[in-house]
Formats: sequence, structure tokens, C-alpha cells
Amino acid sequence: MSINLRTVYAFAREMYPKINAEHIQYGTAGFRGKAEFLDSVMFRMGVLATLRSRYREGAVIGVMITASHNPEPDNGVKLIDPKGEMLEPSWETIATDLVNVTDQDLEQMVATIIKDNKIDINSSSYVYVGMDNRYHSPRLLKAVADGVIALKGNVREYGIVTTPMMHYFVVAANTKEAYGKPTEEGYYEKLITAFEKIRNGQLETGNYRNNLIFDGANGVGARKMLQFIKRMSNSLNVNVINQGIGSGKINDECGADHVKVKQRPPISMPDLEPYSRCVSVDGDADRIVYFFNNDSGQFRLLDGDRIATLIAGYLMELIKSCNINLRLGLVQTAYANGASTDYIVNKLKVPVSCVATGVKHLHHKALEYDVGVYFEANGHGTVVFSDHAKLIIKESAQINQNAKTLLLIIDLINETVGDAISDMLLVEVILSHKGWDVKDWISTYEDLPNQQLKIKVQDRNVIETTDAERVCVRPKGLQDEINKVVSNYKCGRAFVRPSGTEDVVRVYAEASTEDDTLQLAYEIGLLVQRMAGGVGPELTKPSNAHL
Ligand code: G16
Repeated sequence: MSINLRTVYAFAREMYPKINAEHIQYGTAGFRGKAEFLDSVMFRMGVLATLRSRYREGAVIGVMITASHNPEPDNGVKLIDPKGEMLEPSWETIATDLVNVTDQDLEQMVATIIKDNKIDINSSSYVYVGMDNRYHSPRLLKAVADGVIALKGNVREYGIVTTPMMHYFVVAANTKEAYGKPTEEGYYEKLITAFEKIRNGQLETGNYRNNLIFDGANGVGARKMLQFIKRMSNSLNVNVINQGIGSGKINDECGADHVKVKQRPPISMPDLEPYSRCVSVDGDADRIVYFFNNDSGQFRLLDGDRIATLIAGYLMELIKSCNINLRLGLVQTAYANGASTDYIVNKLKVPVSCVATGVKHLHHKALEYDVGVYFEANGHGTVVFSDHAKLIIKESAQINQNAKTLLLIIDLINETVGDAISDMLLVEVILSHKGWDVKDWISTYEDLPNQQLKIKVQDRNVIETTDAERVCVRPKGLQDEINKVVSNYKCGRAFVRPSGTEDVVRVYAEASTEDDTLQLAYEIGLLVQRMAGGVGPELTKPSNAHL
């Protein structure tokens, strides 16, 4: 095979010229922005994925085209490393350099990457590509594929899939199918088999009922949930709304981010019976939150913290009952509700770590435990089991029924990354085993009221943080002002950080009452506007529909 790097330049100049001079950065989960500016980014990520595959001796690298929870006009790209993890941080820097270089300098930059990383350019490379259901995704997928072709790599296109499915395909291929078959059918089969074996025909126990309303955010999750339903026996009755058919726009007034941040149900919600169990996933189905209305019609949220505590508590019980010695730990971010952390540490007695936002950070921390449970409050998370843990559980399963359940849970959970549908199936298993309805689940602890705001500023990167994003070190003096404001509130806590997926600064606040929380978030938002170059009209005090 002879590869001419000139081809990369020719493709770039003729088909994917760089039309946006603005510097863009590999963020919390890859590159994101307005779809019309992303063609050159996608082409270059196809090139990068091919180089990365060669660097990793021909292992499959995944590319997912999605802007996940962002609005419909946005798109983005997430790169997946051979073990299903997010792209290694040192290559995030290479990716950022590659997308920002001019078309004229592209060929030279590719040559430098090859030389610096001692890549054998004539070796084999394999890139798997998938996309969400945004109307611009097929165009961007072609750009990625052309990037692979320009360097004579092998590309396999999966069409419309969820982000977690892409992570699954990559790992399945790289483990020579030990993790499952790298096909859509293989994915359904693995999860459904594990789910139905654990259920073992026991559909309704105690207060647990077998019905669920599923908000698909008009995204990929809706389509794939319908596929699950087709293949499942009657083990779960799921009513899918916001299926993405007709005028519904992805994530618009629906989906996990809307439900979590606005703390209200999605549009198109049927009239809810009190305590009916509902879930919302985001546009690419890697996040999930539960919610319900109580008998006074009040909206109640069961977010990622609740899912984490439910799963960690249940796994802890199973492990103890098997009499095996495994270190279980839970990883959260600064967004975790203070009440959840208190419950995990003091009631469940599970060690907790706090890391910066982004599943890439949580995943790595979770790998330090035998059984690492990680969840962001926004519903993004999973469980990872070490090889040691898998071995011990397998041995114990020869004599112990609960260890057998643990083995099936390992199959049910998509260990590679947060997977909304896999997480949901696990939650359903746990609720059913416990005989719990949402009322039982929510009564485990009382959340502190909390509020998030998005503030527009000239340049969100003027905000710098430390200590897992809990302390703001720049602009100078902002943290002192935040501390002063927070000290006026009982159980007050607040932090600010630049988003890595949207052009905003995020504000988080919690306090002992709803009113205090809204006021605290408002005051911190005003501080950001004043001290970090706010643009647009002055913030008005937020109000919550559910109050
Ligand atoms: C991505 C990341 C998540 C992160 C979220 C928000 O989610 O994968 O880990 O919590 O962005 O990040 P930020 O606050 O930096 O904008 P998704 O579902 O959009 O891919």
C-alpha cells in the first residue's frame, strides 16, 4: 500500500475546506458546534481516527457523530478508543491542533503526527463510524469516511445508532467478540438475554409495576427502544413518546437534559397517573433520568445521583451476601446533590470520589475500584468491573445464586460508557427485586433543592477552576465573592465552570429551601455576568414551574 499525504490536502481543499477561522477545542466530549461549520472538522477526525488505529496497531477506533444533548442545529464528534474509552487526553491535544491548522498546513501537520508518534503509515487501520438522527449527520458521516479513505484505512459505517452502541461495537470487535458480537443484533441480544434471565419471569413484585413511559427526546434512543420492544418478550411494557417522527425536534422541550435542568416533564407527556414511572434519555441515549408526578401533581425527579445510589446500594448488598471481598466505590462530580453524597457515605458506607465533569474523568477514576459505579447527576454513568472482580464473581457463581445475578448484571450493564437503555434495564431489575415503586425509591433520602443556570459571556474560557471544578481561580476575586454570597445561605453551595459542550458558563447552586436556591443561583449568575464578561440582558431571577 502506498499512501500519498498529498491526497489529504487535495480532499481538504476540494471537498472539506476549513471555512471557520475561530479556534475550536476538543471539549468535555469531543468537538461540538453549529453543523454548517463542522465538515472540515469531521474530515480531519476521519484522518485522525485512521492514524490512531495505526498507532494502536490496527485496533478499531470509533467515531460517533452527534451533538448529544445540544439543540438540533448543532452537531459534534466523539472519538472512541480501543477499550471503549473516550480518546486519550494527549490525543485530544493532537485533535485540537489538527482541526485548527489551515488547509495549506494540513499535510505537514499529518506528517508531523506520523513522525512524532512513530506511526507505520503502511500498516492496517480500522475505523467504525455511526451517527445520530440529526438531518445533517449523514453529510458529516461522509466527511469522516472520506478522511479514512484519504489515508487508505478501512471504514465500517453503522448508520443511525446510539453513542453507547458505538462504544459497544468497538469493544466487541477489539475483544474478538468476547464482549459480544459487533452488530446491532448482537447488542440487543446481549442486553435482552441478560435482562430476561435476571427477571426470570418475575414481572411484578411488591409495589413494583411493569409499566414505564419512555421519553426518547426525538433522538436515536426512541428508535432503538422501539427495536428493543420488538425483540423483548413481555418482560417490560414500555410506552415510547417523543419518537422523533413528524415535527418533533431532537432535545427540544424534551429529553434528559431538559427534564434535569428545567426540573419539569417533557412536552407531549400523556396525563400521568400519580407515581407512574417515567424516564427521559438524551439525543444520543447515553444519559437517563427518571421522574414522576406525586398525588398532588408535583413533579419529582430521580436523577443520576438517585440511579447511582440505587445501583451502588444494591451491588453492595449482593457482594456482601456472596461473602466475597471486593472494593466497591462510587464516583461523582461537583453537580452531585449534597444529600446524595451524605447518604452514600454515611448510610451506604460506600467510598465516594469527586472528579471534574465529563464521563472520561469519571470512568478513569472508577477503574481504581474492583467495582466502580460512576454517575453524573445529569444521568450519564455506568458500572465497571475489574478483571479480578469478574474472576471472583465467576468462581462464587458456581455455588451462590446472588453471584449468578451479579454475573448477569455484568452482561446487562454496558461497561464501556454510560448507556441510557442498559442503565434503565438495570434500574428496572433492581426496583423489581426490591419490590419498589418510585415512592419507595425517592424516600431513601431527601434531595437538597438545586438550580442550574447558563450564562452567556464573551469568552467562557476566562473562567478557570480547580479542585474538581469546585473552586474558581480565575477571574481573580470571583471565588471570594461566591464564598461571601454562599455564606448567607443555610446548606448553601455553589460553583461556576465553563461548559465543554455549549458556549456558556454553567452555574450550580443548592440550599436548604427552593426559594433560597433560586435566589442563590441568581446572585451567583449576576456575579458571573459582572466579573466574567457577561453578554446580553441582565439576568432576571429564575422561577421554577414545579414550585
Ligand atoms: C457530555 C459529557 C458529559 C457532560 C456533559 C455536559 O454529555 O459526556 O460527561 O456532563 O457533556 O458537559 P458540559 O457541562 O461541559 O457542557 P453529552 O450527553 O452531551 O455527550
